[in-house]
Amino acid sequence: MLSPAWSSMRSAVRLLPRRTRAGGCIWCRHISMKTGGLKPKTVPSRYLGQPSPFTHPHLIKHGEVTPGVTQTEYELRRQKLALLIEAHTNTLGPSASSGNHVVIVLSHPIRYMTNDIPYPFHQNQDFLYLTGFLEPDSALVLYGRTRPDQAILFVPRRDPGRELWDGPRAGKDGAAALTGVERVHSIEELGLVLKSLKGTQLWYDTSQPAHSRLHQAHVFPLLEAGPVPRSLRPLLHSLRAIKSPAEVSLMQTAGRITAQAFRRTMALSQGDVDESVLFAKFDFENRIHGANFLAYPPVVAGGNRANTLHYINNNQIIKDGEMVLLDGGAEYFGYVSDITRTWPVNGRFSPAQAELYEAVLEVQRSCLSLCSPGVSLDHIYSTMLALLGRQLKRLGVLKAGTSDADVLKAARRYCPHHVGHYLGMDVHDTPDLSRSQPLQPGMVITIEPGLYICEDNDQAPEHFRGLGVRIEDDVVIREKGGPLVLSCSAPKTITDVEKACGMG
Ligand SMILES: [Mn+2]
Repeated sequence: MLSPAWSSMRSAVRLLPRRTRAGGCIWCRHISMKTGGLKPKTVPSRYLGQPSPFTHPHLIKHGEVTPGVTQTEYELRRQKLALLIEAHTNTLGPSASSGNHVVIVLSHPIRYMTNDIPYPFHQNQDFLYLTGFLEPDSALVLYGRTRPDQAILFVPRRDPGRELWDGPRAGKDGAAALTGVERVHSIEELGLVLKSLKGTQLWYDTSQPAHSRLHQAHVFPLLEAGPVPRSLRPLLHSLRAIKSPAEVSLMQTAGRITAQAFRRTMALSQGDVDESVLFAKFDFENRIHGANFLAYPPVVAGGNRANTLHYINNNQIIKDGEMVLLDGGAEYFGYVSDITRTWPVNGRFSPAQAELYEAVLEVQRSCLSLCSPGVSLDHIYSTMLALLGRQLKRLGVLKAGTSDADVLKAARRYCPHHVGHYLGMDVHDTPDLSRSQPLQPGMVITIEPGLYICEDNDQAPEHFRGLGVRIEDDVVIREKGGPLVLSCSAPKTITDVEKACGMG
């Protein structure tokens, strides 16, 4: 999916220094944490509100809260956040560091499509990142004197009447055993417990609360009476930005599933095909190979519609001889892919299509080779603009004598979006993190240059009009060995794309 170039201009945080004042590296695995004392309780054998090792042994192993992510990893995330808060507070001076820290993270509520018909539930990723708990109407509170390293989880009460309709709930015992958080309360007690903690420093995001009812009932009274809360999101997102090996592995699976879906969808294409057919095929192939659902409404744009950047109507006939641009991704147990390919539906690139495609591919390859620690997304973006400008000249879209400044201006016009964005639990992951920030090992980004030439553009050579090409891969930044491309099995060269189209 695309992200506008201008959002990089907004004020955004930078990652905090890697060393805390208390000493020790906050990312380091060897730091002494309370995870050693974690005594896993036995998970009840009954159905909970989410897969458990008992009810879904094909998905989830003992010791895991969600597939692939253990209780220890969730505990480590909470501890890292506590240390980050402590380090951040220390930089603000002694008055800020005295007193009780209280962190509040709310789950999402159930959202409704119409009166009492719910949408499929999607958890608040910040809450999910810290707990692994997948039920609505829940909350996490972290508290402590110098750092908030004690956790309390609030969950919906067992309620046979509601569970008859909505399905089983974990309840307090189920939630404790599954997540490893020892102290669990019913959600009704949230306000009362918060009051009793006497927090002098609140960490809570007041703008757009994740759950407006819980916010109003339990958090708002606290805000009225107490000090101004500090925003949690920048710190939490700086943690979320660096993926652990378990997270990379989940994203690798998401990438592999989606790449496979691209191959199968290419094989189905033919002249005069409905966008909705390719959409359905792509959706089906993702799900049948293990994706929970698509990560976002995909763009399936035939012909000139590829020039509408967020086209999601997907209901027009793609004519023989036209290309389709498909931008889609899957969500796999909380982690997503985001891949774009453009191909001719009849399986053969025309000379003009091939020329434009090769131009974008060359730029995409150069941008991929820049994906290493220390380089920023904004730096790759400015390189992309320069390279696209050069291609536009070579293609004859721009005159040979065009000045450098005008070439850059034109590149921005022919590619109005940024080169990429952070990727993880969200498609546009950790948006609070600046794109001018140097990339670090463990970060995952997209690289997605494109060229879009509208059919009514009378400046461009006629044979390019109505063509739009974007090529997008998902990339893990690594210390050594170059970038790891998660979407590498989606056909990309002209030869591979034409071969995949001929497999139907
Ligand atoms: Mn994208």
